[in-house]
Amino acid sequence: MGIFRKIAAFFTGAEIIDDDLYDEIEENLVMADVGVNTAGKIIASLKQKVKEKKIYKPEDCKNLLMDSIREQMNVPDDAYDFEKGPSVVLMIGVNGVGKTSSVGKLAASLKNNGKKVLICAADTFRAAAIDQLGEWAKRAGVDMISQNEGSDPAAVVFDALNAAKARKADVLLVDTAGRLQNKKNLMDELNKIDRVISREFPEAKRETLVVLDGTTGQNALVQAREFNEVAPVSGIIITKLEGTAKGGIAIAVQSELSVPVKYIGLGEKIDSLKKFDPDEYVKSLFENKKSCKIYKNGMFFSTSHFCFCPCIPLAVLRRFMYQSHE
Ligand SMILES: Nc1nc2c(ncn2[C@@H]2O[C@H](COP(=O)(O)OP(=O)(O)O)[C@@H](O)[C@H]2O)c(=O)[nH]1
Ligand SMILES: [Mg+2]
Repeated sequence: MGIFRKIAAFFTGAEIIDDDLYDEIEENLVMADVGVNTAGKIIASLKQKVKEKKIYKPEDCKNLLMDSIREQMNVPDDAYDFEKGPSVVLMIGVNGVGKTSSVGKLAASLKNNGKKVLICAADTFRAAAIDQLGEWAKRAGVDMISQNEGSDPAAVVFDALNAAKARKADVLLVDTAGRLQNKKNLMDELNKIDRVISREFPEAKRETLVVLDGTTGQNALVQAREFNEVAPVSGIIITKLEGTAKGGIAIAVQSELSVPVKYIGLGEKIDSLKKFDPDEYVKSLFENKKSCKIYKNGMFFSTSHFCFCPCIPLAVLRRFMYQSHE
C-alpha cells in the first residue's frame, strides 16, 4: 500500500484529532520522502485549517491535508512557454537519473505536437552515450547534432545552435554529461555552454531542467539543491515515479527550492514522460487504485488497454481478473 493511502487510512481509523494523529501523519509524510521541513509546513497548515474550519471529525481532515500538500507546489502559467520556441533546453543531472531518456521522450512529445525539434549530444564522455541519444533521435524522428567522443561539449552546442537557427528549429534539446567529478568542473562546463548560447543565439528562450531519480529519496533533493547553485534551474523532471510507494519527493523539491516540477517520468517507453499536474498528482497519491491484469498470449496487459474495447464484457473481466494491490 502506498504511504499516502496509509495516511488516509489514519483519518478513518482515528477517533479524535489530537497530537498523536498529527505526529503519525507527519512521520509518514517524512517516510514518503516529503522531508522533515516540508512535512512540518504541511502539518502546520493542516492544523491551521482544522482550527479555522472548526473540524472535529478525523475523517473530514483528508481533503484539508490534500489542500495543504497542494499548497507546497506551484507550476506557473509560463512554465511551458519554451515549447513555443525558439528555445534551447539544457538537461542536467547526475549519471543514470534519466537525462538522455528524457531528451528522447520530450523530443517525441514536442514533435507529435507539431514542433520542429533538434537534439544535441553534449555528453561526449563515451561514444556509447552519443549512440544512445542517436537511438532516441531515431525513435522520436528528429535530427541529432553530434561530434566524436571526447569533443568539447561547448563546441557541439555551438554546432547545434547554428543548425537550429539554419533549420528554424522550435526547440533545441541539449543532453549533457553527469560525470563531472566536482562542482567547479561542472560549473566551468555549464558556464562555457551558457556563454556559447548567449553569444550565438541570444534571442532563444532558455530552459534548464534538472533531472532527478524519484527512487533516490532525499538524495534527489540534495542533488537538486547543488545543481541549482551551479546553474539557475528553471524546472525539474522527476523520473522513475511509476513504481514507487512514496512519491513525496515531487512535493519536497518544489517546497524547498521553489522550482516547479514540469515533467515526471513514468516508465521507459517513449510516451512515458508526462507534464506534471499538481492537482492530479495529489489526487493520485491518495487514490485507492485497483488494477487489473489480464494474461494473454504469454503477456500481461492492464485494463487500460482494454477499457475502451466494447467487445469484452467488463463485468466478466471484473469478476475473474481483478487483482487488488493493496
Ligand atoms: N522505470 C523507469 N526508468 C527510467 C525512467 N527514465 C529513465 N529510466 C531508465 O534509467 C536508466 C538511465 O537512463 P539514462 O537516460 O541513460 O540516464 P542519464 O545517465 O541521466 O542520461 C535507463 O535504463 C532508463 O531506461 C523512468 O521514468 N522510469
Ligand atoms: Mg545520458
